[in-house]
Amino acid sequence: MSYTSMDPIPHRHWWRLPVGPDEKIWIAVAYAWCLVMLVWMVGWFFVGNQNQAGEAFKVTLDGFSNKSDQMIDQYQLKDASGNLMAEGETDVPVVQVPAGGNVYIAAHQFEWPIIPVLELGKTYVFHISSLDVDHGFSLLPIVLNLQLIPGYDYVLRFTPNKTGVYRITCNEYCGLGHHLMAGKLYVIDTAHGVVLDGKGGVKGGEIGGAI
Ligand SMILES: [Cu+2]
Repeated sequence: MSYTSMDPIPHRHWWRLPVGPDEKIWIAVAYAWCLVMLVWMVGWFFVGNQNQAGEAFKVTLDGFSNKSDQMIDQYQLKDASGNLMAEGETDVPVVQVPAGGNVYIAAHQFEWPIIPVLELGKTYVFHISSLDVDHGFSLLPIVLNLQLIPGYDYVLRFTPNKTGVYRITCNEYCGLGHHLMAGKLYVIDTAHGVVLDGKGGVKGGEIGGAI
């Protein structure tokens, strides 16, 4: 006989009754499955293709912030009339580091501090960290997710294989302005005429990464 939560309690000390055979089988299956999953946690490290190839290093907030500022000073792009390129209400700098260079992303409440410009097929070394609370770095439409913890520099080699506009969002709730943490990243291909259009997009040639 089975009971529902609507029935009166069948036995005052029901929780003391011996465990029935069905329940024993269920506990045994659940326990066995826990063990299988536990072993697979290690297994996925070797078999799975989802592991980040990056490393993390301890850094100071000031040190990381300085590196980011230096990069912006050195590599912020200029438009045709010689003005520094920036986008949005808060003038987020558009920054193009030379291929093979270090791209610093110092996330903070509630903004991604730069809009990186990358050349198709070139490798860049990303350094991603937070200057205040935990944030999440999510690069779309490719599904790349990192948890950012202040004081750690996540180093990631990144070689874009499609031109276009990629979105960067914060996927770790970081406070009241969390929803404002929407940034972007441009991938251009100068040799084939895929360049910034100056209106928040990329133009020319085949554009594959846009969403
Ligand atoms: Cu957030």
